[in-house]
Formats: sequence, structure tokens, C-alpha cells
Amino acid sequence: MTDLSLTPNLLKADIQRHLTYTLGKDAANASAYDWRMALSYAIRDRIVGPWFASTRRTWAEDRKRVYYLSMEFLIGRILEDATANLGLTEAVEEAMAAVGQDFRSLAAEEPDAALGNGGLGRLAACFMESMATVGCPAYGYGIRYEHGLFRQRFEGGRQVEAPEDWLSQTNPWEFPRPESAYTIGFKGHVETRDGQEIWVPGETVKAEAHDTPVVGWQGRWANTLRLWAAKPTTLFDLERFNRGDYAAAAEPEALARTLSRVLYPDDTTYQGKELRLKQEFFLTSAALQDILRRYLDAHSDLKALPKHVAIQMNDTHPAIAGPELVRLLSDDHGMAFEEALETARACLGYTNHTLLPEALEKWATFTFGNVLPRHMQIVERIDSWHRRAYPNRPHYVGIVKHHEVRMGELAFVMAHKVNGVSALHSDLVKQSLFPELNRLHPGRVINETNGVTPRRWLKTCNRPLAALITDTIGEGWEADLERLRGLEAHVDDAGFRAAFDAAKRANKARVSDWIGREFGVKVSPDALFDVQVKRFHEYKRQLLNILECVAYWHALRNGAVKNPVPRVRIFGGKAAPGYAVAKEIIRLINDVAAVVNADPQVGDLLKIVYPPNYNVSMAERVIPAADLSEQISTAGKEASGTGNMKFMMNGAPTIGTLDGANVEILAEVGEENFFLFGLTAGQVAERRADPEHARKAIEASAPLQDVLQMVAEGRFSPEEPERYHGLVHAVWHSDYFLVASDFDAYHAAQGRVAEAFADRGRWLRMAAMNTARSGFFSSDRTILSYMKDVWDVTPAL
Ligand code: 26V
Repeated sequence: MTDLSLTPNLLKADIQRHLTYTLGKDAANASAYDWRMALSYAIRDRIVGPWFASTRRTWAEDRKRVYYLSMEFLIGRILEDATANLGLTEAVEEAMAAVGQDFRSLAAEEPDAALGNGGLGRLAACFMESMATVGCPAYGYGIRYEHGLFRQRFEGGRQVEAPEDWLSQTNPWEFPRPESAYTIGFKGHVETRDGQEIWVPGETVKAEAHDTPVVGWQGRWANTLRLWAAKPTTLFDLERFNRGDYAAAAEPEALARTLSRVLYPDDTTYQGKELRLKQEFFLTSAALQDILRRYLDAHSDLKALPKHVAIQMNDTHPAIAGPELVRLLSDDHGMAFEEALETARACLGYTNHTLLPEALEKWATFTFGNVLPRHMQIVERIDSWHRRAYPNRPHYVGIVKHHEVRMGELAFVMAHKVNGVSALHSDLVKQSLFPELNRLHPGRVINETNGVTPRRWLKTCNRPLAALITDTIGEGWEADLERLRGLEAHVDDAGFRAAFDAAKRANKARVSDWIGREFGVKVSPDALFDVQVKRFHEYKRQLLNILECVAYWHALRNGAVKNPVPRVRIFGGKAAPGYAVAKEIIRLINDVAAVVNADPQVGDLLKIVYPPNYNVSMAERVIPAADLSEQISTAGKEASGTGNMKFMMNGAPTIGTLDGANVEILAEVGEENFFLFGLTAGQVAERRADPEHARKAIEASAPLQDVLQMVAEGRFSPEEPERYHGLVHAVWHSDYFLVASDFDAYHAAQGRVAEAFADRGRWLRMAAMNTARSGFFSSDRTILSYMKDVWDVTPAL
């Protein structure tokens, strides 16, 4: 271990050295950007020690490694977190102050690494940090997208997307490894030579590694996030270039680079895009070639691979890993087919993150066979092997059906463990997604409830609360989150409550300033901050939230609310660019906000704010300031949720349905500290069976009728009164996500929230109990559980 207790002076000297020799800048005219870069390099230097030490130990002890394959890693900023994990926050503050810079403002200028859409990608990032914290030897494998998730702005209330450009600045965290490159093939044909099938690709690209070290808490271990960039295998065509045909000369380069150019911004509907399939194979093949290369550097017997290698498929996006590993083992290394299959299966695990049928990947056999002809053969062979090995398999079950390759079934069959991401979701994976496969393979499906890293999501993002926790229960809770239980002994203590209140108030004051400054809305830090931040999906029911805002506004105007509690309803989130209904809901929220915020009659009693471009950094700002966490999905639809856990940790009680990990949050925190409402997953199914459910629900609810009437007649869109006819019509006549059926229960639950909030002592107790009982939702717990149940790896620390 390197000495991490470097004084601010040493740090300052290192920063100045980087400024001069790495950046070539004179301190006299260095910009804030230059200082941030110099600081980032100085911090990166201090990660390298633990990184090498961890890698050396893994080799020396011949430890089993975990390989986490994910199309998304939603990392956010790195500087502040890495600094905190190294225990250098105070030293860095001091060093930067000595050169006339403010650390926090510099850190806030770092662009987010937004290589993901939402929950699935952020989970992968939390897992990377937790694997480094608990000392699990691991590599994350992903794609180094040139453009991460689009930037969102509003024009006339409507979402407008602009490309994101995080690499327009130098990325100080990565080490390019042009020497670690693999050739990835596509298309072409399959030849038989001496009874052996050989794939002859028609196109090739190169996958080039870029490594980012990920350091854990207290710098005791560090792992590698290896992201692949696509490069052409052939340089440009000099002959064409000399003829002046510049565009054609650059064609191979352009073609290759499109592979890692952009992140697909749609996580709602599966679309059979060939480029997406190519991206998936690009990531997976590069990762597997790298894994086998590393294994064969130290071993020779490929049959022993599962003793040394665990590969986790983050959803089905890398599910081509099954056939690709079989191909590498059999076609390239001469293993018999069935042995290759069993070897691959013993290495592979599959995590399912969604039940939504429209998001389940399936590829037309035509596309699949065209892009990956050899893999198509292998998939057919896996399918017929499985059919023969399990003669009870019903005829309608299989990997290839109706001229489609079903990636969920492929991942299931090729994994030794399949898991869901919350208790409820894992049950549904067994009962409704894969009932027959679950019957054929009892015990294969298990649950691994999600978690979040408390270092980023409590320690660094909420310094006031973190300081109070340390003052109250001492140090060490950051890597042993169950210790937060120690707070329970203090929740009835007036002094502790006041301190808890002050911490929340400080966060809210920062957010009020920001909202006033950036969006011109004046909000009081004493109001109830009611927050729903997440991707926009119909099932997440931002529509239910905004319709309830309208009902509340209406009631306020009519004087129907006794002792109203001032409220700020905060929204944040992006819609997939092609998701028309989600975009209409976004526009409705902005339209309602404009009317409500300008209404002198309600004044400070209700404000609606929707800051654009919600991302990891905005979450770090807003979640610590939340009083109430909105987790209101249609029961049975949200696989887990992880935002719900972040709010809980930061002392915000949940208003929510019995869905995903809400169920477990409720169990931990107790009904008295949770605002539960709505239909259960079972009741949702029953209710939907009645084709008249929406109309009946609306007819039974006077407030909902009023709300829908106001929206439909253009109260919030006077310049275009019919703007929301479609949306309102859909609520009346289909309402697949049961907004109408849950409306009254939600409205009533919001009433209970206001009542509780008005009782300061009671509210603070609830809020503190949420923090105190959030220990289970540390991703350290999740990772230790995967290590034991799925990966069979022991922690090195
Ligand atoms: C699907 C697709 C389909 C193909 C195109 C690209 C793409 C990208 C993402 C997805 C599915 C995303 C699924 C997802 O994010 N699920 C979320 O996973 C979280 C972590 O387990 C969980 O907390 C959320 O409840 C769940 O919605």
C-alpha cells in the first residue's frame, strides 16, 4: 500500500508539476480547467499505487476474477469521489486554496461520464465502486462511447435533444492501451475445413482498450474499468486519397468508428437495429478475447476456466457471450461442443433488469444470421441440445422461435445463475417471465436485491448529514452501512433531531439558490420538497404525479385545503427521443408548472420545478435536499429502483406503491415511516381484466374528473386548447398503467404526507429512521451476495 497521508504541500507540488509538465501551462495564466486537469492527474497518480498492488496480488494469489459485461456504465463525475475514497478531501481543499482555487467549484466543472440511460447503467457504476471497496478482483467491460446520453433542454416546454460531448475535453482518468487491441469480425460466411467449422468474417474492426482505474473506499483496492473504442483494421485508402477521393478514402475509418460513436438512448422499446447488435457483439467479443488471453497467460487448461473466471451479463445486451465463448473454446481452441457449452455456462451469470415485453431483446434470425453467421449456427445447436437434454420442454419454449432469436431465453440457458434485482421482481422472473425454464432448472433463478454505493450517495453528496452521522455514531459506517442502525437510539433526542433538520435545511437552501439562479423560480427552503427524478416511462407514472399536482392546485384555489403546507414539486428526467407519450407528459408538466408558478392566488403554497438535463450530478444535488421520495410506478413494473434507496439513505421517506425494492424498503423502515398506497401487483392484473377499469375509476373520483376536464379543455395550454386531448382520451379509454385506478389513493396518501410534515417532531423522526434503516441497501451487501451466490469469489480484503 502506498502512503496516502500526503500532506497538502506534497499534493500542491504534484499539482503544479502536472500543470507545468503534463499540461504545459504556466501557473500565471492557467484557467480553472487547467487546474482541474492538473489536480485530476495528481489524484490519478495516487490511485495507481493501490491499482498495481491489487493487480499484482490477484496474479500472485491466482485469484478468481469477476468480469462485469455491460453496455452501460453511468459513472457521472470522478474527481470528487476518487478524492474522497483516497481520504484526501481536506488535503485537496487546502492544496487548491493555496493556489487560489476552490476545490468544490472546480470539481463541479467536470463533465459527467454519461455512458448509460438510467438504472441499469448506474447500478453497474455502483457495483464497480463496491467491488473495489470489498476487494473483489474485477474488471468492468463496456464501450467507450464518444457521445454519451443526449443533453436535454426544453423549448416551449418540449424536450429537445442535443448531442453530448464529454470527450471534447481530455479525459484525465483513462489510460489508452493501443497495444491491447483485438480484431472483431462481422458478417461473411462459414467454411468447413477438415470437419471443423471456420468463420470467415466479411468485415473486421479493431477494439482498442481504454482503462480507468476504480478505487474503493480508503484506497485499499482498485479494479479496472476497460472500455473499448472501435478503430479501423485497415488504414485509409491511399490510392483513393491520392486521386482526390477523400470521402471514399476515409470510409473504413468512418464505418468502424460508428460502432463506438453513440450510446443508444432508448431503454423503452427494443428495436431490431443492426448497429446495436454489432455494438453488443463488439463489446462481448473484445471482452471474451481479453479474458481468455489473460487466463492463458497463467494457465493452459481451458476446462478449468470456471474456477478462475466469472462473467456477469448485465441484462441480455451481452448475451451473445454464451455462443461467442462456445465458439472461441470450440472453433479456436478445439474443445468439443458440449464441453465448451458446459464450460461457458459454468462461467456465465445473467441478471434480468426488466419484465416489460417491449424491452426484451429478440433478433430476427435473418439479421442475426447475416451479422453473425457462425453464431447463428451455434445458437441453433445450443437450442437443440437443450431440447434434447430436457425432453419435457414444452414445444412453445425455446431460444429460436418464429424466426427470432430470443436473447432472454439464450441468456437463461447459457447461465448457471439467473437473477432478478429485488425480491418481488425475482419472483416475477420465475413466475411470469420464464415459468417453464424455471421449472426445468429449479434453483437457477435467484434474487440479488440492488444496492447503491453509500460513498457517492451519502458521504460525498450529503456532507452535512455525513458529518452528523459520524458525530453521532463514530467513523466506519461508510463501508459498514448496517452501523447506521446506531442512529435509531437518537431519533427521539431533540438535539439530534434539530441537527438532522439543520443538515436537511442546508441542502435545501443550496437547492433553492440553484433553482432561483438557474431557472428563475423562487422557492422557500422551508417548503416540503417533493421529488420525482428518473427516466420518463409511462409505467413510472410521472403523469399520476402531475395530475395530482393539478388536483392539489385546484383544491388550494378553492380553499379546500385546511392548513396547507407549502410544497415544491420537483421533477427531473429524460424521455427516449422516440417515445412520444413520455414526451407529451414532459410537456404537460412544463405547461402546468408555467400556469401554477404564475398564479398569485397560490403564491408560495405550490411551486412546480422541472430542471432540464437530469443526470448523475443533478441527482447528487437534489436527492440530499428531498423531503419526500416519489416511487409511484404501477405495481409489478419497476424491477427494483435504486433512486428509492438513495432517497431513503438521505433521509427522505417514500410515497410509493408495493413495487420493486419499495417492498423491501417498507419492510426495513416500517409502515409508520412510509406512505404506502395503491394496487398491488396482483390487484393490478385483476383490475386490468376489467375492460372498463379506467372509466369506472374516473367516474368514481370527482377530483380526477375535474383534473382531466381542466387538462382537456386547455387550462394549461390556452394557445392550443386541444393539445392534451390525446393524453386525456388515453386515460379515459385505455390507461394501461392504471393512473386512474390509483389516483384517489395517491391523492389521499399525499394528504397524509402533508399532515405528517406539519408535525415537525414526527417528520424528523420518520426522516431519520429512513437513514438509520437504509443499511441493507448498500451495494457492498449486494456485491458480497453475488460473490457468494453467483461468482464463488472470496474478498481479498
Ligand atoms: C433496454 C434496452 C433495449 C435495447 C436498446 C437499449 C436498451 C437499454 C436499456 C434497456 C433496459 C433497461 C432496463 C433498466 O434500466 N432496468 C432498470 O434496472 C435497474 C437496475 O436493476 C432497476 O433498478 C430498475 O427498476 C429497472 O427499470
